[in-house]
Amino acid sequence: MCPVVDLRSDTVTKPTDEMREFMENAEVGDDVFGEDPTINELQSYCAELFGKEQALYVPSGTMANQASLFAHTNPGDEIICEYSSHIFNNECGGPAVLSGVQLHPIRGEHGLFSADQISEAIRSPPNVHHPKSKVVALENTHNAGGGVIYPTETIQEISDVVHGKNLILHLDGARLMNAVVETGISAREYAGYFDSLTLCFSKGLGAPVGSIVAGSAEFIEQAHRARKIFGGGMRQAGIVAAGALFAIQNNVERLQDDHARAKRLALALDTFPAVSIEPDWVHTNIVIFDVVAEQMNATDLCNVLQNDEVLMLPLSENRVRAATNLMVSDTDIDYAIEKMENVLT
Ligand code: TLP
Repeated sequence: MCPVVDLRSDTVTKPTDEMREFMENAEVGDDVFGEDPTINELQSYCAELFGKEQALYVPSGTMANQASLFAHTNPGDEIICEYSSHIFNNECGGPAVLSGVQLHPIRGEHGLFSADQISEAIRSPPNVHHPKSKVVALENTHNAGGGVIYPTETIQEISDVVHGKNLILHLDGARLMNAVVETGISAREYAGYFDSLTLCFSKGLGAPVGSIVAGSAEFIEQAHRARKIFGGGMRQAGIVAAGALFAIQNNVERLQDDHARAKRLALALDTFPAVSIEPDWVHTNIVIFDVVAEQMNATDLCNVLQNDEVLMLPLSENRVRAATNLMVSDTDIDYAIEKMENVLT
């Protein structure tokens, strides 16, 4: 029997033996006192990587975004984000609960905005009735858009609009290194357009726990306070941060393999009559497609595949997501394609 081919998310990876060994040997200290050498090293490494003054290790991508929004806003402010973004759909209404702010979602193409859309959405001139537009949040790569990459020309145009109106530009960069590897554009260049950004180590990079927030020293001071308020102050967490440090130092280039596998899966799916997919929009490690068979929906397909130990995620009635990751080999993709072919042709 083939071992499980788990394509539900790139969060499902388990630390490799090398990563575990690195974690086991990590030096640790009390991070609430700022005394964990491994966390301090990870934070300095990431601040340098992104060309920002400081960086802060937090337990999750959700906390990274929420601490950033808390740091940037006052209650009653408004955050412009994309309709299918993680911040709007997958963080349990956190901005309202934690920061007392309102989200203003607008729909992009495959998750990507144009500068004109942002310009229209920003509330200007000031009006006593309106919430105050404060932050614009982008997601790169865009998860629900299918792992798509923002063109830097568009980011530049958006940055000009946002900063021209004295707003703040935040990046949910959970999978930013996927964009870096695919385009060859440096993490520092991407980060340069933004006032703050996040990166997850527990997605394609393969670490078990944690994310980073980066920005100015003043911003990180506020984000640090938010992390404590949200209960994310950790003690000898260097033991898990070591997995993140190992991941960012060793697992970036290999993301290219995940992208090639995702593309191969997408091109195979495109040949199945019961599938609707746009392979040109598969830029990185996420494959999103629709099941268009009359007798089968997304959940049915995922249930049938599960019997063959191929796991994918139903996103809606017809939509399915498959995310390639560190635990999925070329042979696993061949196996998944073979099993899907049996069901879908
Ligand atoms: N994404 C998860 C689910 O929450 C949907 C996944 O399986 O893809 N930003 C983006 C763009 C994300 O995709 C995620 C997680 C997060 C933030 C949050 O990260 P965690 O799960 O560490 O809180």
